[in-house]
Parts: sequence; structure tokens; C-alpha cells
Amino acid sequence: MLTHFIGGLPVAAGHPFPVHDPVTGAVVRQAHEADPEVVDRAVRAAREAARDWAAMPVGERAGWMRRLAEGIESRFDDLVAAEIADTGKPFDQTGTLDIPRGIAHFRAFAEIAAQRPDDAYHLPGVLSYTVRRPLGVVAVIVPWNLPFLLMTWKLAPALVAGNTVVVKPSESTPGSAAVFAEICAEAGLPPGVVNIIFGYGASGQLLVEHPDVDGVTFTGSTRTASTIMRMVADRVKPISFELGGKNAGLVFDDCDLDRAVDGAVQSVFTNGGQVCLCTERLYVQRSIFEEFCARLASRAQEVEPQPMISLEHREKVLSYYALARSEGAKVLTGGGVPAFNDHRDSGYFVEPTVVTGLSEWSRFNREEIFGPVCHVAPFDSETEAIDLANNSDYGLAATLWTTGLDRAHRVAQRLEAGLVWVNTWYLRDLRTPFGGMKLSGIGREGGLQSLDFYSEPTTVTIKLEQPDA
Ligand code: 6OD
Repeated sequence: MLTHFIGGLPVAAGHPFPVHDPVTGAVVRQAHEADPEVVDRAVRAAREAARDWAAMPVGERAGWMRRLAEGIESRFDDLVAAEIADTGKPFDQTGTLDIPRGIAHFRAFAEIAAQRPDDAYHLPGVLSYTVRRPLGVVAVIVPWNLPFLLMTWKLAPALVAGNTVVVKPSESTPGSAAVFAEICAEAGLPPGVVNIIFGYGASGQLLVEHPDVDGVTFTGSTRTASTIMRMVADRVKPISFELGGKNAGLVFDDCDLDRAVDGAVQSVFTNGGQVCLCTERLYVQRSIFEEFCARLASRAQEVEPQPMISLEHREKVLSYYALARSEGAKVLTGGGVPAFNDHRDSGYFVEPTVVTGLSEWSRFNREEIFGPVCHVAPFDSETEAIDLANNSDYGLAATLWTTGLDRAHRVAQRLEAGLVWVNTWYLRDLRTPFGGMKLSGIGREGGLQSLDFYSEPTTVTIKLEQPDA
């Protein structure tokens, strides 16, 4: 039974709830659901630790970040096992992306924070400078698709900037956070700096609404984000939201087709399409449209299906497969549930799916599905391709496949997306701003943008008296 981690100690309180293995549907573990008392205790523990943690020199906090990175390394196998048990991801994703990124986050933000210069501005007889102070207690609400990656992506900059945190992982994926709590205790991190509570949305609501929480960082659905905005509106708490996408991939006829097909397969089907950055709309120049569709559909049939996180999410994805048919799509491959004839048949799988023939205004092409599926449509000109890509309520990521250098820059700069990848997908430099436009989010995290969100500047301006001439 997973216990909360509050003030450096395990806390067993609240009703138990089950966590399911998406591969089989079986219960893998139980966790306690945080009730109002647990949430309050966690926030109080964070508040009590806040003053000393904020007063610590940044170089010392950076040292703690490096120790946490070492702790993750030493518990690597446990973290991989926990993440796989909760999500059903294959090892070659968890062991090469999710857990290594956790290590990278603590090391990168230790460097970035320790080396950040303060701002100073001069006018004749006037000196202004800024001092940055942490927000205080930050609520970190983590989704189920990349549980450890996204928890540490937020924790590392929040902590090194001097905040204490209360983390609530998704109810579907608490396992790696529970191992991380042990890592914090083993490292001897001052009690209350990191607190982790488990539970459903109701526990998250208690946390973000708590009057002693000073800021909220959230990655997840746009709908939940707007609910959180309403919850924190009265206290105008700072928020950072990284939300959904309906990401476009543009394939020009001057692309390296092998590379574009490989990239499309990766960008549509990675993690069963359950990454906010996945491509759900592909636009292909007409002269290569038929060939591209045939190759993509054939490659999709070779993709090893990955489970959806829950039965409910599988039903949602399947409802979009049905919607595609009812809206008149041509299904090139997939569209159903795979039959394995083994233990996986009770799990939450859907087939990797490629469809074509739908209107740009169909619900299928406008709503985020978050499954292993994309729609492919032809285009004739560069301008049309840009217009198609931008015709979305979302603006998170876009991918371009072209060998034209001028075209790559020209198109990338006109796309309404926070992130544009050219001839690659999901290649990350942790120092760059990361986040989305329109319904895809508010603010940016990454590098200095993260440190800016997790701290507030005070500007000090001094009038320098001139000695009498
Ligand atoms: O890779 C990252 O840094 C990141 N924030 C990924 C977010 C993925 C959302 O599903």
C-alpha cells in the first residue's frame, strides 16, 4: 500500500484506492487517497520547510539537486519497474527516456540556477537591480502519460529556485513518485521540502485551492486546466499550464521520404499516442500523398500496440475510431482492438490507426484524441499547408519534413505552435522554452523560463546622489 510522504515521513491516511496494470487490467497496487486533513498536513509541512530552504544559498540547493540525481541513478531499476507496472510502457522507453530524463532534469536545473546572473540596469545617477525570490509552496499536479519525466521536469526547477512542493501524481500512476519519496528520504533532504500525496482529482482540488499554496504547475488536459484556473482565480495564484495538442506534421515533396515516414511513425505512435506532442494531423504534398499513405499504413501494422492508461481512456479513443467512420473516413489501417490471444486481451489496448478523407472541420480533426491515431490529408502549396496546420484551437507542437533550408525556416516561423521540429520529433534541449499557444497552455517552462515561473522578481531602484561639483 502506497503511503503519502509528508514532512519526510510516510503517512498512511485516507481511503485506499486501486491502481491497475493497463497491460492486463489487474490491480497492481493500492494507494491512500488524500483527504482534507492529509492535504492540509502536506501543505503545512511544505510551509514549515519553506523559510530555511529559500534562505539556503542557491549553490547549496544545486548540491541537493545533484544528490537527488544520484539517488535516482541508484534506484534506477526500481523506478523503471514502478513506471512500467503503472503504465505498461516498454522498457526501451522507460529505461531510455522517462527515468534518464529525471536524472537530467536535476543536473540541468542545478547548473542553470547556479550560473544565472542577476539583472542590473544603469541610467545616469540611477541603479536598478532585481532580486528573485521563490513563490513559496508550489502545488505540482502531474499527469499519467509521462509520470516520472513530468514530475521531475517541474520539481527540479521549483526546488532549485527555493520553493517547497506538494506533488500530486495521477491516481493511475503513483508508483514512481512513491519511489522518489524514498529517494528524498534516503538522500536526507530536509523534511517538508518535497511532499507527495496520492489521490484523484478531488485531492488535487483540495491542494490547489489550499490558501497556503502560492502557485500551481499543471500538465494535462485543457478542460482540467480551465477548472484549475477557476479554483485559483479568487487568490490570483500564478499558474503554469502545459496542455493538450492537435499537432500537425507537414510533409513536403522535397523531404527525405524514408526519414519522414520513420518520423511520422514515431510522432504518431510513441507511447500509444499518449504524449501531448504526438502528431494527430498529417498533411502531405499531393505528389507524394498516395505513396506516403501506403507506407505509413504498412508501417503502422508493424507497430507494437501499447495499452491506453485506463479502460475509460480506451473507451474514449475507441469512440473516436467510431466517430471517424460515422464522419465518413476511409480507415487505412487499424480502427479496432487487437487480439493477442494471451493475458493482454484483458488489457486496455487499441490498434494503431491511420485514417483519411475527413473534413478539416470534422470533430475527429479538431479534438485531441490522445491515442495511436492520425488523419492524413493532401495539400498543394506551402501556404495551404501552413493554413491547414494553423487551423486548430490548439498550438503546442508541429513537425516539418523538408530538405529545403529556406522553406524550413519560412514555414517554421509562420506556424502557430510553441514548438516546431524540423526533420525530427521530440528532440529536446532542456534550456529551451517549452509550452503551447492557444488552448495548449499558459506560460513556458524549460531553462530560464522555468526559473522565472518558480520565482518572482523584486526590482530595487536607487537614486545615486551626485557630490556637489
Ligand atoms: O519533454 C518534456 O520536457 C515535456 N514537458 C513533455 C511533455 C509532454 C506532454 O505530454
